[in-house]
Amino acid sequence: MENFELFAPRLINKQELLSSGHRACSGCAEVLAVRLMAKALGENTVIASATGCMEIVSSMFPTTAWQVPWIHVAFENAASVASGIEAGLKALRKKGKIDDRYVKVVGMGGDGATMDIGFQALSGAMERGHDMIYVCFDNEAYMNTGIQRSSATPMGASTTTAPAGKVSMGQKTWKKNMPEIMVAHNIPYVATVCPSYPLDFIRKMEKAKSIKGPSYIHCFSVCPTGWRSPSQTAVSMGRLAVETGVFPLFEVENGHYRMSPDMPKKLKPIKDYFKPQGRFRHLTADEIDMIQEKITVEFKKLVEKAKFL
Ligand SMILES: Cc1ncc(C[n+]2csc(CCOP(=O)(O)OP(=O)(O)O)c2C)c(N)n1
Ligand code: SF4
Repeated sequence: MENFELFAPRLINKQELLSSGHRACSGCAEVLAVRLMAKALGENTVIASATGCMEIVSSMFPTTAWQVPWIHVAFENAASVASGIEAGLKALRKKGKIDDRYVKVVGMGGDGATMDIGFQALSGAMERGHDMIYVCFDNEAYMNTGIQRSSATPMGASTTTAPAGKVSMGQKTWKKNMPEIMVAHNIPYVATVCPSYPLDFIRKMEKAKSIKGPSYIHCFSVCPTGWRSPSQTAVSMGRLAVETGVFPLFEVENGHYRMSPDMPKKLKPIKDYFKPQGRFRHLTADEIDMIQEKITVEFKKLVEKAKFL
């Protein structure tokens, strides 16, 4: 911690490009992640943001928390708009109509906007090879509209459209493995990040910025409101997700997997992560064991991939 306090201020851009005064819930780790992303990318950035929590909380008319050009687009087309901006900037630069200044174009959205409704637009943008970053802020449900399940909702979580009760354990499907789907697009860079690890977060974001081509960043975004967890635990909850292997931190550069140095050698049991969250409180010991087994298997598969560096 002493070292962190000594070095972090030198490593992190002091400029705030997402200002305070936005309307996120207290303890929202998603807005903390967006703030870190803006710091890492710096001023020469244009953002296309899908509708969702981060749009609602940051741009209540007539105010805005954004200090960089930011466009609110529909639920399903952040990646299409970002790819169009990138192509447009390239054409204007070529015609000498704008400065010859490199600008990074970013598409962003929640898990619903990215993994469900905007999936096709994102797949197309990545496949076409646009010079852009897409960041998915994954809070594991459609939070802005009232905690409906998405394909990112983890097995066993209770949501308003997959509620736990006498006949159901809540979500009955496994979380879609979005980073792997992006790796399958053969793009230069895919990474997972969590704002509970700010230096790892910023390093990966800066790497994505430096790549001239498509990058995909999947960000674990603790949502105390939707997960029914204490707001002051948002950062420690993110760390528990990483330490239990529920959300491993890794990057894939030109097909080569690398685990983050922050990953522990021995994982903690997932019950430590489930316990403080109301959305998992109904799960039986057998159900937790079943989920634990899957997490362990998936983590081993990932570690095996990282061995072939
Ligand atoms: C075509 C369309 N369908 C539904 C909506 C309503 N809607 C707006 S935001 C949202 C949920 C956003 O969820 P997610 O992308 O996971 O982001 P979060 O709010 O959780 O950050 C929905 C369903 C919409 N705006 N457009
Ligand atoms: S609902 Fe969740 S993601 Fe949305 S602003 Fe509140 S804490 Fe953040």
